[in-house]
Amino acid sequence: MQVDWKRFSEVIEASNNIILTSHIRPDCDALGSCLGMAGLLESLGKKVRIVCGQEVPESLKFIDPDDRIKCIGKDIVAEEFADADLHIILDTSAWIQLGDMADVIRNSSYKKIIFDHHEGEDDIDAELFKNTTAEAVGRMIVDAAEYLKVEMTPAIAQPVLAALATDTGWFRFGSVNPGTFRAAAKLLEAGAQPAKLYGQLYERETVGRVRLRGTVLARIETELDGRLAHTYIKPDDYEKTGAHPTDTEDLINLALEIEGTVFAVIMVGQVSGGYKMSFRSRCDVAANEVAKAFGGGGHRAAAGAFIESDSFEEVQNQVLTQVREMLAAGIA
Ligand SMILES: [Mn+2]
Repeated sequence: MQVDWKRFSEVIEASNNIILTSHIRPDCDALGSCLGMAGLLESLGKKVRIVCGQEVPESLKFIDPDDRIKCIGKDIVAEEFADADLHIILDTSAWIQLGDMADVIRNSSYKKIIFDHHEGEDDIDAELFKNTTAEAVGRMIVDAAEYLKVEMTPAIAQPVLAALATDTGWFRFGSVNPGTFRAAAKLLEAGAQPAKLYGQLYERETVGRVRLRGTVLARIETELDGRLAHTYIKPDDYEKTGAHPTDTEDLINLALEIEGTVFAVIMVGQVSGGYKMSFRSRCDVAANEVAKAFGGGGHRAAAGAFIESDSFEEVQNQVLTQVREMLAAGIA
């Protein structure tokens, strides 16, 4: 599905007071596209407000230095924008992703459009402007700037670069094409700064978290010709490294960077007692099948479980025995 840009321009031209909304659990494409679209529409003289169903997470606040993205029920109530004449929903086509904005949208009478790159949509009473081959809504914003003949400013280009870069895994996903780089070039010509963005996104670790990562990496053991990798965190590691117990997220993925490793396990001692296990699979043995053996669950590729014991040796023995057995049976 492609965007009918002529029709899009007509809809924009006919509107003056526009509300933008994106999905809850917002990412850079959601937030960056809202900010970019707001900038384009304001260049055309429109009044624009961004209202979402959830607050901008702390780690992404840098993307919105002027605090433009408002949270419904907290920063703004629906009555305050009842005078709007157009509502644009970006980067989602699903009710469930709209959070508390879903009811606002259901109960409003002004025109609605969806501006998105996801396939499929719920029964939202909205005109569709979708490009299901677009790498990111951020890419569609760059296209929109061209069709609306709006010159992008640095304040537009920077959040849109965040959208485009993150939704393409920094220009490496299968969706990337020559047009992705042309769009990126336009953003840089307009003043976007990739090095600044990268630093804001990925170079803000605490020393504790980096040290904890080192501890986890140093403890990796491999077995079964390297197909299985496992590591652990003990409850006193947080104090030793200065890390926070929530800093363990994603550490297991480091084990999957080893060539030939198709199954990874991390056993994470909890300050409140017991061990949380995370499993990652890149083979026929599903991570959730392994997790199920310990009363846990999840997905094929990623799953977790909990063991109440505080004896690391006991937990390790129990978990690895099970994983070895399932891998031996499941890998030819
Ligand atoms: Mn997206």
